[in-house]
Amino acid sequence: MADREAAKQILRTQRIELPSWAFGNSGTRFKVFAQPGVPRDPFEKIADAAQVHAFTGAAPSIALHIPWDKVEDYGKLAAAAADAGIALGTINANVFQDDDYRLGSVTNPDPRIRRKALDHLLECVDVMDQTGSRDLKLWFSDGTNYPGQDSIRARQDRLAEALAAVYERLSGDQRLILEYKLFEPAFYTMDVPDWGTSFAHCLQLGERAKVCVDTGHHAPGTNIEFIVAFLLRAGKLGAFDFNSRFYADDDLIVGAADPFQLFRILFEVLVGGGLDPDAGIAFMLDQCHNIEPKIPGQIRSVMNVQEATAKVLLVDRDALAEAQAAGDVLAANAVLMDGYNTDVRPLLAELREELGLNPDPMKAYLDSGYAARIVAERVGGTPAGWGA
Ligand code: LRH
Ligand code: MN
Repeated sequence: MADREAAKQILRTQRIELPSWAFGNSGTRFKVFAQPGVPRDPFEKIADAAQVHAFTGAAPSIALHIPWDKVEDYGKLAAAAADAGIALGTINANVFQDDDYRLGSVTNPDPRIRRKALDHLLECVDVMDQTGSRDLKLWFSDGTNYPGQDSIRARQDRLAEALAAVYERLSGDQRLILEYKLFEPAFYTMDVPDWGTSFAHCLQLGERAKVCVDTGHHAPGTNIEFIVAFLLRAGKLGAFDFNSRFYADDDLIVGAADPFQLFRILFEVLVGGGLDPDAGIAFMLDQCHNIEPKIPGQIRSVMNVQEATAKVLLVDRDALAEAQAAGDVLAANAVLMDGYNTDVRPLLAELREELGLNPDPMKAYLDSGYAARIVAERVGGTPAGWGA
């Protein structure tokens, strides 16, 4: 039988990184619904992220997106985060919102535009030097919309050249995390469309280059946990962008659309040694709370990851190994489903009390009055958003 205390021990080490952009206004091409009390600058985003950590105890860092979170003094921003009890995490580059990047950024046929995009990526490493961040996450919107529009091979050559230049610039424990996405905003080819393409580029680059699995970036029906198991075995899984989706890159709350998929993914993380704090896997959320309140949305997301993690930790691994070795298909599946069907909420409430936290983070936040306070205080200025 799985050991509850052992499970709690690992749950105490769980660290989920929050995306700064989840606290700003977001939406679709149809509408971005503005919400009252939304942050107007990275300092207010940090204050909101700190609320999520204060009530969950499991979200001690915030990922930044440049230029959305550009500031004069990143040292001052890091100090503000520390004062709020969190740290600055992954730095996300942005070469997907400039007219020059219509035909691509680092893969653009025009060398002047490729240089401009590379300069931004290198600027992001400068930011990492100031924030002390370990990871630079690169997602490229680069791709084509029509067959023949550009040479698929030449674009890969250009991409590899830019990645090598960025890799060369990394120092200390810095890493390059390459995120893939099947489609959108390009609809014929994306230059990093799948895990294999990211994996191949990361192998070519070296030890510091790892793959980012965004759970919303696959074709419907993709067995994401297979990809996770494979990348962990190869030592090339660097990070997750957790969210959930019913159809495309919906960026909904992780576990909301398919909690069983999240369970299956985290089970492969567990058996692949990815829950070990020194495994170096960054567990990030990458979501947009288009219609729901932002801070409660992030609290719910952290709780969903904690619940899925607790369930996989309660799987009777010995019984599973025995059934697998015996080729007892139904018994093996039943052992895993027992874990999934375990109500872990009492265990997590107990853990939170042991950590001096309110057993119900959501109720504690809603009762804190913080939501009403930021609506009253944050009047004027420009609410943060994607600035698209
Ligand atoms: C692209 C993506 C990427 C981020 C952006 C906010 O779809 O997942 O991780 O840069 O969302
Ligand atoms: Mn992402």
